[in-house]
Amino acid sequence: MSLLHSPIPVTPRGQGLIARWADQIDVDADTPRITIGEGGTPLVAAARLSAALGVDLHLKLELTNPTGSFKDRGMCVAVARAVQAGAHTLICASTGNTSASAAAFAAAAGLKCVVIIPSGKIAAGKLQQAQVAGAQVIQIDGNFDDGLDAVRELSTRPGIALVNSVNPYRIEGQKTAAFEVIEDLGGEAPDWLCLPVGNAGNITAYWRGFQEWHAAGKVATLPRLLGVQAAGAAPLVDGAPVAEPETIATAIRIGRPARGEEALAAVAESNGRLLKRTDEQLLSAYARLAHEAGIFAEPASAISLAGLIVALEDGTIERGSRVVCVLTGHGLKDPDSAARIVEPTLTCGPSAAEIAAVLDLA
Ligand code: AN7
Repeated sequence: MSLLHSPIPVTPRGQGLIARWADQIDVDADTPRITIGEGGTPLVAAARLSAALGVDLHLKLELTNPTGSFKDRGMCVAVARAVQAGAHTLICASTGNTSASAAAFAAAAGLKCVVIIPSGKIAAGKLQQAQVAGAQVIQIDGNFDDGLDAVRELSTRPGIALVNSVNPYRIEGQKTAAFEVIEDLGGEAPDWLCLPVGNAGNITAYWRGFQEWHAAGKVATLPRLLGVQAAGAAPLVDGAPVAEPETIATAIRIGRPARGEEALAAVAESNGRLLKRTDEQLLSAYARLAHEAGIFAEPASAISLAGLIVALEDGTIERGSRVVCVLTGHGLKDPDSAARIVEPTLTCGPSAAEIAAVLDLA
């Protein structure tokens, strides 16, 4: 029996993001339903962290997307629209996750993919993901912002589709994460949504999603947005572009966010806040997520928890609030960062007695 006629109902997740949300996003009947299994990510109640912090904390596990980051939501729609428009090649600049996602969707759609990355400044796993999927990877002697300038220019050539979050379809796909948060909270919005801000596409997308469902009467309230930048790459917090952004959270090592104005508007409209955290503070949150919630997110993602912690301390967020932290990317992508927060392993002979001795067991 062909799959098309299977009697087993296809789950909403199995259909893919475009099929599931076709009536909510900018696609039409002719847009190909390309999917690699994106979206439908879990919202997990973090019991121990909630107790420790005095909030009702939920973690949106965007790191469970097929390439290990939230980028798959928007990339799915951007690539489907590129195919529909007759593109033969995808191009993007990336701090790593966009390139991994673009490469995967290019493979699934049968397109070429060119990714421009800052030399030596992306996590090892992300580079490998793009290469394994068959993308042409070009390392530039420059940062993400330089790369984005270049790909904007290159993508004016016919048949080349720019899939950075300046592409409007990226935002359309990514806004579906807000719909899922509302669904998973039983038709309600959280009091606060905390997320990292790099190029500012994701915060723009969440705000659009929440606003659309609020306007449609599907949710009674809107969340306040807490956008968090790395101290060495905080153009929106500092109010000026950063020429040489620097942070261990290489995913958000961005000095001129393309959707910066929209991010500022979203934060203002939501009565939210933007703040910055140091590398030390974000690494501490990164370790806490792993130790106290069992979630191995990448450092850039953990900055959302670092932001929540300081916002609770200074009273921006009240104790008892219902908070969602968006965990945007997977920790497995970046083993070098993990090495910074762990002790060397113990070694010994293979017998129970030797192991007991090393463990200091009686
Ligand atoms: C894990 O991959 O910009 O504010 O080129 O990888 O929407 O840019 C990645 C960004 C947060 C910031 N968390 O999101 C890229 C890229 C992770 C990320 C962000 C990124 P935006």
